Parts: sequence; structure tokens; C-alpha cells
Amino acid sequence: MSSTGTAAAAATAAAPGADALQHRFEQVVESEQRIEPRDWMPDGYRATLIRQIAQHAHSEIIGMQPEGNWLTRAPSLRRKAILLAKVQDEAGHGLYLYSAAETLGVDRAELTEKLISGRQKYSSIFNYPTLTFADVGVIGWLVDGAAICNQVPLCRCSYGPYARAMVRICKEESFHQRQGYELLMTLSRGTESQRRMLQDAVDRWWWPSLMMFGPPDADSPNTAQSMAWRIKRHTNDELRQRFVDMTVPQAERLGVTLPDPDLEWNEERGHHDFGEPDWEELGRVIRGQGPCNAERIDRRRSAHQEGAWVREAAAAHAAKQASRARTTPSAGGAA
Ligand code: FAQ
Repeated sequence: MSSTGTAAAAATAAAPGADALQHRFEQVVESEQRIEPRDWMPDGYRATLIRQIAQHAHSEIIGMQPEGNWLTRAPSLRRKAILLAKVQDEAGHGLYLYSAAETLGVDRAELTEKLISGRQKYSSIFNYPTLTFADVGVIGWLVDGAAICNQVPLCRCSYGPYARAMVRICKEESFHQRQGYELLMTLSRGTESQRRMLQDAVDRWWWPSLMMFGPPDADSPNTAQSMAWRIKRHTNDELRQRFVDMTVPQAERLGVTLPDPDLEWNEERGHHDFGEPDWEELGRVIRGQGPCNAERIDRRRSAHQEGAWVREAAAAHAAKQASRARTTPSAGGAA
């Protein structure tokens, strides 16, 4: 047998079977190591990650719109600079996440197409309108606060590229949350009408923020499998509870009332009890019938169309650079 033939036979003999691959995958997950792009993974694991990471990336990109709406109307240059930086961070988060999704074998252009044709979801929270500048502060405080609660555990997700992207994203989200809280602190020390504006924004954003964590555990089809794969580290209800417990003292400090008559400390449980969000409303918003769904997707679709020339120019530039690199000897090679 030729040496090539011997190597091929040895490789075939050494190639692990499906059971061995599954076993190795399970061992990596159970021992808190990371699955990396070239590792074998079950099809369902790959599909779940693509679904969640794509939804997450789309949320960051669509999430630029509600606050972006206030960029030209920020009340001072300082507030405008802060808001610009925050909205740009969100674009960056979207890009890290699309890159993480691409390591699973999907293409960003394909994911964008699925978003604008309504075949992939994004977070329900971005389908509510931003009526006053207080909404910018409340989004930072409550929406970024909820995002942090949900995303800090994702830094320990079993899929390496997603977990690593989350580390940086969470650091930036913490800054976003603080800028929102600082804005609201300023409003709370302001005039009577500024305090009313603050309370009105809290009243409108509280329940949609609780819905960000997804349906109750009993109605969450994906949680059990995602927890077994250590993609999700906590259930939707556990994280919602953590968010409520974290937020109540912050609301007291701000001097606002959270719009839930059932909200109270439960000594026995060591947690706050709270009321039931309107799950039918969440269902409607996820199905595309929220107050701003159509507007958000139209805006995203037209931004994508208007940006076509930029993508074409970037591709033409990259092709030109690549062809120059092929035909021009490099400085190192010439020496
Ligand atoms: N909105 O079985 P589960 C941010 C869907 S980023 C829309 O519980 P899962 C930063 C769900 O996809 C915010 N759809 O699903 C920022 C599933 O769909 P399917 C985004 C929702 O995946 C701040 C079905 O319902 N964050 O805020 C929602 O196990 C400020 C059944 O649900 C992430 O994406 C919802 N709220 O748990 C930017 C974090 N909830 O199966 C700008 C990563 C559920 O029909 C300004 N994602 N659905 O395809 C996750 O942690 C999870 O995917 C959950 C849902 C917890 C969202």
C-alpha cells in the first residue's frame, strides 16, 4: 500500500463515529469548556444558536431607532454626544453578533434579508414609541438594565464566539445603563413637569421591559433544551425576578412609582412579588402587531436599500486591493 493510502486508511479508522462526537460535545459542555466553530456540534444546537444570536443582533440594530429618533432633538450638546456614542455602540454590538453568527455558517446578508422580510424576530421592546426625552433615560435604565440581567449569564454560554462577544457588549451596556440613570436623576431633581415626564415614561416602559425576558417558563418552548446545552444559564422567569429585585430600590432612589399594585417585598421568599405582564400583548408584538413594528421594519428596509451603493463600493475596493496584492510583489518579497 502506498504511503498516501496508508494515511487515508489510518484517518478513516481514527475518524470518530457519531456517538463519540456526541459524547465529546457533551463532555465539553458539562465541563464548562467552550464549543468552538470548527468543533462538531448537533444540528439542533447550531440552529438554536443561529436563531438566538440572529435575533439578538437584529435587536441591537433595530434598537438604534427608538433612541436615534431623539438625536436631532437632544436638549444639550452634552446629551447629544452621549446619545450618539450609545447608539453607535449598539451598531457595534449588532456587528459583533452578526460575526458570531457567521462562525456558525450563515451569512450576514442572508440574516438581514430574513429580518426585513419578517422571517426572523427581534426584541419586542423596540416596537414601542419614544414620546419624550425622558424615554431615552428610561430605555438606558430599564431596557439596558434588563439587557444586562439577561446577557451577563450569556458570557458563560457554551458557544465560544457568542460568550466572548457578550463580555464586551455587557461592559458597554453597563455604561448605557448608568447614563440612563444619571439622566433620570437629573430629571428627578428638575421641575414638577420634568418629574411628571419621568413618571410617565416609567409607566409606559415598565411592563414592556418585563416582557423582554420572554414568555413565562411554562410557555417557553426553547428554555429546557437551551439550558441543557448551556446556551441559556437561567430561565426567563428567574431573570425577570432578578431584574425586578434589582430595579425596585433604584426606583425608590429616583422617587418614581413602578406601575404595579401587586409589587411588594415577600420576606419569606426573599424576593419581590409582582403582577403578571400582559402576555397577550407580548404575543401581538412578537407577531408584528405592536405600535411601531411596521415603522421599524420599513426604516430598516429603506436603510438597507439606501446603503446598497456603500456595500457595492466596499466590495469593489476589496476586489481591487486583492488583485493588486496578487500582481504587485510585496516589499518583504522584493527585499
Ligand atoms: N421579543 O422559548 P422562548 C438589547 C420569542 S438586546 C421577541 O423563551 P428563547 C440591547 C423567542 O425568540 C435585546 N421575541 O425563547 C439594547 C422564541 O421564538 P421562536 C435582545 C421573543 O430564545 C438596549 C419564542 O418567542 N436580547 O436590549 C421575545 O429560549 C437598548 C419563544 O420564547 C437578546 O436577544 C421577545 N421579548 O428565550 C439595544 C438576548 N421573547 O422559537 C438598544 C439573547 C421570546 O418562535 C437599546 N436572547 N421571544 O423562534 C435570549 O436570551 C433569548 O432568546 C430570550 C428568549 C430570553 C429573548
